[in-house]
Amino acid sequence: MSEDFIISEEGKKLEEFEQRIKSGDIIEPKDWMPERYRKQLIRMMSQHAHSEYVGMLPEGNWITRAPSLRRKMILLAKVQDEAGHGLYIYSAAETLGAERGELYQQLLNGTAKYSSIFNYPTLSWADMGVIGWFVDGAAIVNQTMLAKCSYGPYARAMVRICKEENFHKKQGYEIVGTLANGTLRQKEMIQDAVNRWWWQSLMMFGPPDKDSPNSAELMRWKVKLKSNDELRQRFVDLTVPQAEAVNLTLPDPDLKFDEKTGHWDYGKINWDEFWNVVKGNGPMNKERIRARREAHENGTWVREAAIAYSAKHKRG
Ligand code: BYC
Repeated sequence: MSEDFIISEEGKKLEEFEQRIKSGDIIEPKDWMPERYRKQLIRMMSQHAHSEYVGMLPEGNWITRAPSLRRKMILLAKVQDEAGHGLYIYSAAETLGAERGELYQQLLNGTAKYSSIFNYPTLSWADMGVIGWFVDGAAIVNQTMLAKCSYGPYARAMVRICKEENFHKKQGYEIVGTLANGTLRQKEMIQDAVNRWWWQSLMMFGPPDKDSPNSAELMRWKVKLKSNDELRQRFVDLTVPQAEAVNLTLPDPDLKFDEKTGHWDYGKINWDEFWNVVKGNGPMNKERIRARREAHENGTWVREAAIAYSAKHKRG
């Protein structure tokens, strides 16, 4: 077969693929897809799955110190849900031919990213409220769009995850409301948590569109349906009235409603801080990776036992 023939066959397949995307078709694992689409999805989905696993740590830190049995049960369930989310997304990434063990190694050896937000410490119980409200709230805004993305297994995983994230956000906002209506000390505690998490939550949506190298391609292939800045704006618009409802202030003197656009304008995000954290120099980066490595090593015997059990049953 001549090289020209192979190239024109590939070109035809690519054209058909782009046409399918344009007409709103959902791409399934066995369908033809460009290698670049597969690679981009594996990158994004594995980083998303890693974020869920690392994201268990900041809240896991407060399970033993929850202020009541009810709060402890809810927090335990939430952290367990995050493990489940990681599992769904790793499984969805496997449908693209990725190997879960390899993806996980990339997290452990620092070659894969995970969300910047989880590299900050959880200093008080109020952080549990604000993480649910802001971090899960931001995740819902981002993932509601991903639930309509062009890759079937990722989109379907997102539908279920978004339902659980809604519960997470509500439990967080309930903690926030309780503390905001509590004693003076409780009010100070929750305001302090809001001040520490606000800007970092805005950074979760990724760099500004003009500095986002992956966005154009991902939007053309309908993996991303809205840009980083569009989603960030939606989160701000949704959250400002929620803060007002519980009498908390967001730490941004430039927040102002623009009557013309119908959106809340916000101040400058410190992108130097963001990139510094993404590069591994945030307050908790080293501790997060250390904790994940330790958990992986401690789980060696479980993986070995599962492999031995499966081999025994294959032998019959
Ligand atoms: N942190 O070209 P861009 C949760 C990287 S967990 C770190 O805009 P893209 C939860 C980006 O990877 C939810 N890195 O990228 C869990 C890229 O580097 P590479 C987590 C970031 O992919 C437990 C570079 O910057 N959600 O909800 O077009 C408890 C340039 O960026 C970040 C997801 O993972 C960041 N924040 O857009 C509670 C959602 N932002 O890979 C809650 C799925 C960007 O080229 N992911 N970078 O080396 C996405 O939607 C997109 O990947 C992003 C970035 C919007 C995050």
